[in-house]
Amino acid sequence: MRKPTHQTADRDIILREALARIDSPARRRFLKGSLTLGGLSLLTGCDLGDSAGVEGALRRIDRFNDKVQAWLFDPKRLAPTYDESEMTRPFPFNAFYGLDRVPQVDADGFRLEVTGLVADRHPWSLTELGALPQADQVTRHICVEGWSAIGKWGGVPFHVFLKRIGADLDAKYVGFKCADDYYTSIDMPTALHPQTQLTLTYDGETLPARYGFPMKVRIPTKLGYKNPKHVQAIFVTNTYPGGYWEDQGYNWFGGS
Ligand SMILES: Nc1nc2c(c(=O)[nH]1)N[C@H]1C(S)=C(S)[C@@H](COP(=O)(O)O)O[C@H]1N2
Ligand SMILES: [Mo]
Repeated sequence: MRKPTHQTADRDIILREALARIDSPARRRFLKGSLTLGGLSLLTGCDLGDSAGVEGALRRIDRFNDKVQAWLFDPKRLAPTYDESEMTRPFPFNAFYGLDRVPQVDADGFRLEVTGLVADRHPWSLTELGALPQADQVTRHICVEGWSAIGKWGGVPFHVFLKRIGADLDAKYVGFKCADDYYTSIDMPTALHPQTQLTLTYDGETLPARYGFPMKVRIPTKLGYKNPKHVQAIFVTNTYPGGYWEDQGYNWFGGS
């Protein structure tokens, strides 16, 4: 039996520290289970002697993972839908703060800002959004924190909205800015997916404040953190916009 040398012990510590600093629990488990430092240096072709180097290598693998997920994503495959009787009641609330800090957005003054690679940049009132074609769907929301719940959301199919504003459908990203300083972004194929929705209602009622009034974007093919609530601005871009949790190490593609 071989005793671990000083060097392998150091290397284990380096890898453990790099993982601890950048990863979500789910991603940490995945990388821990599949990687050794030797494997990591083979994959990246780097000599990884310090934690900054290891962190960079892990980030490169994560961006590679985005590309693999985007490539695997089938723009026509639908997320499962459910019967209304299967809805989770009460539907959970989650945000990076507590219920007492949920933003209270004024309905009359609200204008959805639209910028970037779009032909029509006029801001949208809630009345105007309500006049576009609407659809309901009952789907499962999956949060990386270890819970999932079934809800019914209604609103404008997002591809209808993107076409209406003359968005460049060949652009890479659609980004979202929220009233609570949250932000996220998605790839164009997901933005055009038939179930991606500019959501105005929950369970047949005006979207309650805790679930994102006046507007959220519901994306049943993506994990919870890629479903922005209280959306104030939408922009179409070829420049990678990142996201609130994504910039802290959650995987950007975030497929469910
Ligand atoms: N504006 C905003 N959107 C957000 C968040 C947030 O903190 N702020 N949290 C995300 C996360 S991690 C989850 S799980 C869901 C929770 O949505 P719910 O409160 O409707 O369950 O909102 C997502 N969208
Ligand atoms: Mo979440």
